[in-house]
Amino acid sequence: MALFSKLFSKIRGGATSSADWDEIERSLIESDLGATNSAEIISLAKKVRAEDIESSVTAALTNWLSTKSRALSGNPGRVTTVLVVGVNGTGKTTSSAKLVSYLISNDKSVLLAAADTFRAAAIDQLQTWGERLNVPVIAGKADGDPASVAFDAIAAAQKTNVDYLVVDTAGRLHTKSGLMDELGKIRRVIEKVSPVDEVLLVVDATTGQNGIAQAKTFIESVAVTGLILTKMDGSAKGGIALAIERETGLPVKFVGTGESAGDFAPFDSASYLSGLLQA
Ligand SMILES: Nc1nc2c(ncn2[C@@H]2O[C@H](COP(=O)(O)OP(=O)(O)OP(=O)(O)O)[C@@H](O)[C@H]2O)c(=O)[nH]1
Ligand SMILES: [Mg+2]
Repeated sequence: MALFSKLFSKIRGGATSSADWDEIERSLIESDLGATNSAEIISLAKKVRAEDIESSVTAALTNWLSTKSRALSGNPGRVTTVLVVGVNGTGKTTSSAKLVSYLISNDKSVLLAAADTFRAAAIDQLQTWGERLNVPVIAGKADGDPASVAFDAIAAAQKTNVDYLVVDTAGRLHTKSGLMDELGKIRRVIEKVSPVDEVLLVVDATTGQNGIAQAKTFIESVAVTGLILTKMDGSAKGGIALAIERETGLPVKFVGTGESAGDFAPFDSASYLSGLLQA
């Protein structure tokens, strides 16, 4: 990635023309850092002494990262419930399955819930993952009430005493108030029995600034605890994780890098930043 190497080398090289500044700014914007954030870095870079550029930029970027915990909640002794939410096609079902696979590899027991009842295919998709991962899937009928699936799922999770319940939900736009209310209902039904510990918003990294704008509006109507950034293996740009953390204040908890269960990992902000900053 080395997003900032051009900036550092130009500045260390001495004179920086206005064409140079424009080119550097353009490369930051093209990396999905966002126009305002990019302009801010340029004005910072113009102010500081050449020998201080790396430390100043590093400090600024570090400040942009979310200060909230990146660790997934875990509650020994009771079920930890994770709702997976987001707009259509961002990778919720795949990420739910990947999260299950990650938890299993960390010796946790898990139950999956198919609370996307809009399409029969969505239920099949999660059931296929459940078979592949050898994890039970609680599902209702197509067109059924997703809150009743959630109710059955938390009951089954408590009965079987699993560590985690991962609930896949249908894709929805924040503008569809009926669908947003439905998310609230899923949450309330579970919370009558046991806390909802995490609401993870799945964002397709290849949608860039649009995805960030969507995430911002989504979290205005749903209390989200963290982000999953998917499709980082595709045409996603390096600046997106930093920009989305700054814009939303939420931590990226996991990153998806492919279509397989293993293409998923906790977000390592330190190595991400050092990747952006390396010369
Ligand atoms: N390359 C790549 N593809 C991904 C990743 N995550 C998901 N996908 C693909 O994106 C497509 C959509 O993924 P789904 O998990 O079905 O998305 P969804 O959000 O559940 O979709 P809806 O339920 O229809 O809203 C599938 O083809 C996935 O294989 C990723 O990290 N990298
Ligand atoms: Mg889905």
